[in-house]
Amino acid sequence: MRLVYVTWRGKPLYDRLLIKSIKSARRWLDKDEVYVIAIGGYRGDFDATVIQADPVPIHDWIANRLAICDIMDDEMLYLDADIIVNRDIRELFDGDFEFRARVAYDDSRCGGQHLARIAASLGKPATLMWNGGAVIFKKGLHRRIKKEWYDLYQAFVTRKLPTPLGCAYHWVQLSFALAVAGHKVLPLSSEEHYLYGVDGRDLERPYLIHFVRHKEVMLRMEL
Ligand SMILES: [Mn+2]
Repeated sequence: MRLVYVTWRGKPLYDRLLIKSIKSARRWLDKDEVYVIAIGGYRGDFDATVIQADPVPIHDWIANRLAICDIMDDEMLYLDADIIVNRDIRELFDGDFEFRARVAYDDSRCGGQHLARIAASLGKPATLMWNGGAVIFKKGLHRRIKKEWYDLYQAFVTRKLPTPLGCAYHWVQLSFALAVAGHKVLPLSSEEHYLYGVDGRDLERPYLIHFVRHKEVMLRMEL
């Protein structure tokens, strides 16, 4: 398996989070098991294997996340930089599935009924909205959905697919949810993908702790 991050321009806060997240993961993983996809020639100094990728032809920087589709390993975990690895993440790969992610808890406006309507209009099965901060792929699903994810993303950007007002930020996640619809999913529980400030303050048991709006807490954490 491979743990994969994406970075693009060396924003100081983002890099501090990324360095800390990598440090937390390296307690279980070797350097060659942790990849940082650096976009557009960016060279950060990370305790990981840095690989280069071109920017995704995009509208918003989050779309650089689509670069994970080119990872050649069949089993991989993508993580945002604002996540602490708290246990051996290899255990999250147990079981028969093609992808795992946590159900998004705040999906009512940009996901929910909106996503259901679009899925139906495309003749696709209904899908939940996923939290895109931690996503696990098995059986090479990330490579198999690449074209569809890109195409759906571009359809949102070019307004061929409708976006609710104020939800442009969610194009990557809307298109991702549609691209994985119908594949074999095993949702991550709150003990597997723990949202700090939403699920509480218990930092002992979770596999992954996603700090989202509490990044300063993550930076203060001792590892
Ligand atoms: Mn995040």
